[in-house]
Amino acid sequence: MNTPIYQDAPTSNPKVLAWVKEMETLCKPDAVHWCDGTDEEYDALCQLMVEHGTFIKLNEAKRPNSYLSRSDPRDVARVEGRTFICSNNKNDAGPTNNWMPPEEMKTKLHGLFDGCMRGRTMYVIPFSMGPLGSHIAHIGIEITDSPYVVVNMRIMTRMGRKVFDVLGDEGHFVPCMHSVGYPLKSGEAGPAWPCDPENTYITHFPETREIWSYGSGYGGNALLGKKCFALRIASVMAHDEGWLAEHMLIVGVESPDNEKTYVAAAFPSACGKTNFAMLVPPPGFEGWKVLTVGDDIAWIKPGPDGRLYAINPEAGFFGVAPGTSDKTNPNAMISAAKNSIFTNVALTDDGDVWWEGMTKEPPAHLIDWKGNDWTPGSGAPAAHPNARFTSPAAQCPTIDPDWENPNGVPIAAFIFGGRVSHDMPLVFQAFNWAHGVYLAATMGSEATAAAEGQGAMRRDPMAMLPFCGYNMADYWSHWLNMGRTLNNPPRIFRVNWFRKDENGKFIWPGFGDNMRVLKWILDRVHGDGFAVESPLGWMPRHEDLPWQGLEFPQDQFYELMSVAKDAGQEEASAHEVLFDRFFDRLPKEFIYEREMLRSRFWRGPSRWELARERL
Ligand code: TSX
Ligand code: MN
Repeated sequence: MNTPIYQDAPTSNPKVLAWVKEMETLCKPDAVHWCDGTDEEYDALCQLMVEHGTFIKLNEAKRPNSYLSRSDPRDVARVEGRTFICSNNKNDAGPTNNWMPPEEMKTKLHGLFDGCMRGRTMYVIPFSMGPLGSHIAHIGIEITDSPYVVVNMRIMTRMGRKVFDVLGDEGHFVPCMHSVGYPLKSGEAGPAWPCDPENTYITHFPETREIWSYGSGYGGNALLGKKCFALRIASVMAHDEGWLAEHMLIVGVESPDNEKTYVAAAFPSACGKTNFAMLVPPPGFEGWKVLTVGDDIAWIKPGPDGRLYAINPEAGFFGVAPGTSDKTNPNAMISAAKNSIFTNVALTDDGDVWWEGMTKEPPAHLIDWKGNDWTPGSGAPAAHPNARFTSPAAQCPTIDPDWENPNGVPIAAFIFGGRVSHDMPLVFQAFNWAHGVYLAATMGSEATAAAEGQGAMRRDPMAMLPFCGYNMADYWSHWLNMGRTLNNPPRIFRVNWFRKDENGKFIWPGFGDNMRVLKWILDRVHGDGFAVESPLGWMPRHEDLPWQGLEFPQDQFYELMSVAKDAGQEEASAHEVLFDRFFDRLPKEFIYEREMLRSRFWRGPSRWELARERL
């Protein structure tokens, strides 16, 4: 009888044991810790980090069981320039991803990981993306030398012993290798936030379904279940297996007569995705409920009835803190009221957290995200703009009763939105599935950064540009093909909350008032909402949206919905520029859709304008 490789391993899965041993031999940690996912383990790791200076325990009366962490100022966000898709063939990564041959990247990684955990503990984190045992869920195992990663993964995923029970001896898992890249000399304690920004690599091997991440301890670079697995690797699995892994929130809308409709929505960054996922219906919508299934990622599979069913693969929110308040998102504030981890926010004098936008008036004194004294006159923000809260989804007051249903929730509509100040209507509906896929592929936001030039559109197809693990053109073909396999594919909509008037003021009140747009979308899905055909798609008239509780005049609404003909033509030309990069892999449908769009912006009056004149 062989002695087991690990006496204390909570699994006998031979692939897991062999892989962990191989990684231990490579990384040379002082100890190996198999995570069990218990409260005791969580508390002990938090205590360890408090002692090391990585965590500050917050005031128990104000923010129970919660901690503040401050990262190295060089390690504050995802690093797209250092994110690689290492497919065998460069064309399979496509023109929008960084690529390196897998062998070359593996050689580089083996050099970096060799001895990288000296003086540290190597943690083995078994986790499930999606409810344990769900046929839509998948298992990953992250190896990391960061206790910060362990406790965040405990909130963001279903983590611990029970995952090994589901995995068994034969089950498949995605190996996720992570190190902060800061080995310790003997006796050295090391910095509170170890990292290696000069050598950071976030790498994906789509053919072998592996992830290797080195040098960063932050968010999407280090919590490998999220962007790396649930989007980049899962998008490849989804393509091969006939499902969708999307950068989408999921909400259920319940009408006063208890009719429940689920929609999934994709927005690029800085469009308030988490706010939309937790939308509070405005006065006048008594009896309506918006319930949250997820705020960031959706895994969507066709069911036996030919409809699409979605799960949220995550178990927590990793939300942007600045801008979140009792006004903009009370449900997120309650979600983060306890049992939460805050990263790069400011610390108040009474041991609580604060960030820009949380209250109208800033506190008179704070410790900022860099650990320095801060006053309202300091000039720099107190919280980093990408500061985060990590909070259990179960704490959200609007969490949907079916959010952990292993079979998912049926999706009736897809919503795609960007941040555009002109010539992009509040809402319109695609003519059909292929047109909807085209609308999703061409969405984008106006660049706010001065370097990008004012008004330039940054295209972000399906909000997946940084997250698609393969050639984006093949991804579009996959979307087109998915529609062909469904009985009654979800209806597709485009929205834009960010239109501005000639004085640069937002025309649409947004936030809870987006419920009015959502209501029209539901009416269309159920076959009883009215719409007029326009060059862009099916559009509501003023009288087709519910206006109770809001004074929003007709002329202002049409200002919000108008598209100038030259702007429409320019938009079609910009699509051509976007598509040219994909050469022969571009789906032919997109060329036809673009030419049809062009032809609809003809010089004469459109059906939409004629309808308006008749008002
Ligand atoms: O999240 C937002 N949503 C979606 C809400 C469900 N934001 C915040 C975006 C930054 C992350 C919005 N900002 C939205 C919106 O619909 N709309 C706007 C623009 C806007 C900002 C402020 C006001 C109105 C519109 N009004 C006042 O400040 C009073
Ligand atoms: Mn996201």
